[in-house]
Amino acid sequence: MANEFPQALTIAGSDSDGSAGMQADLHTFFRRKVYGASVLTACVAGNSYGIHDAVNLPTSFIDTEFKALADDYQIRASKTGMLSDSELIHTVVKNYKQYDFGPLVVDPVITTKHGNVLLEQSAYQTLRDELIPLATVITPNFFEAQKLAEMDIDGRDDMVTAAKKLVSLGAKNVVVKGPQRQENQTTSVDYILLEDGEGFFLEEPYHDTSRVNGTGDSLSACIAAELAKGNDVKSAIKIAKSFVNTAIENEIMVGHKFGPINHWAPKD
Ligand code: PXL
Repeated sequence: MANEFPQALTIAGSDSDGSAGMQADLHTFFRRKVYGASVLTACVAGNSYGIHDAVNLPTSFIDTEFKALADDYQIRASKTGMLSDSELIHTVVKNYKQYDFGPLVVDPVITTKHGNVLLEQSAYQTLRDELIPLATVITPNFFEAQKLAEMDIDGRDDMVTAAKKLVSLGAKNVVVKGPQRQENQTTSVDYILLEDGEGFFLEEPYHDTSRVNGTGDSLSACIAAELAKGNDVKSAIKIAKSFVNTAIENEIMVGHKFGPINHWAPKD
């Protein structure tokens, strides 16, 4: 009975201001009532104005983090966040294949919303070839979807085409996020393509706010949390979209510029 309580794992970087990365993931796990374990890959020094510095953890230490968890915990679902470069991606892929850490949600973190690069250019191919084929769900933002699908996305038909391309790279289920901060935007639209071929758009009211740090991290973490509790992929994605939207709608004032979303706002 040692491991009865649902446990989820975030494999991600730390963000010193707590708004994104591993901190956003752990806030989300907590709010969705799953126990959160963490494999730290990198550390980012930053605040609501942007990123000042970043360092990667040694891969031997990352191996030990994985082993320590595998020896004791029963991880029921995992998610990846910032993986910085090819070496870190190789390390995470090797470890994930070695242990049974449940379905994997891949948030293909490439840049922040404000243009800070979190994945080296040379690592795109490794992300495509090695990590994406392991993804139970992949959750690229608008920019990442264009990059990974190698196409411009202009409108809903292109979102569908991009999702199909991501499936052809090996991801089982895909969430392609629509553009944000468009002129006169009233809704936030994502396209979902599921493993069984079902595709649909998910739409929520758009909230024009600069307090959206950690949105993508929290969406993918919420999907992982729901999978860890035994929910199916479709309901996990729907719960996550609504969770994040409520967290954006109810601003908290933290930091001067691009602040965090509000993990307290969504209902249990
Ligand atoms: O939200 C993307 C992200 C992921 N991981 C870390 C980050 C950020 C954005 O700042 O710092 C560690």
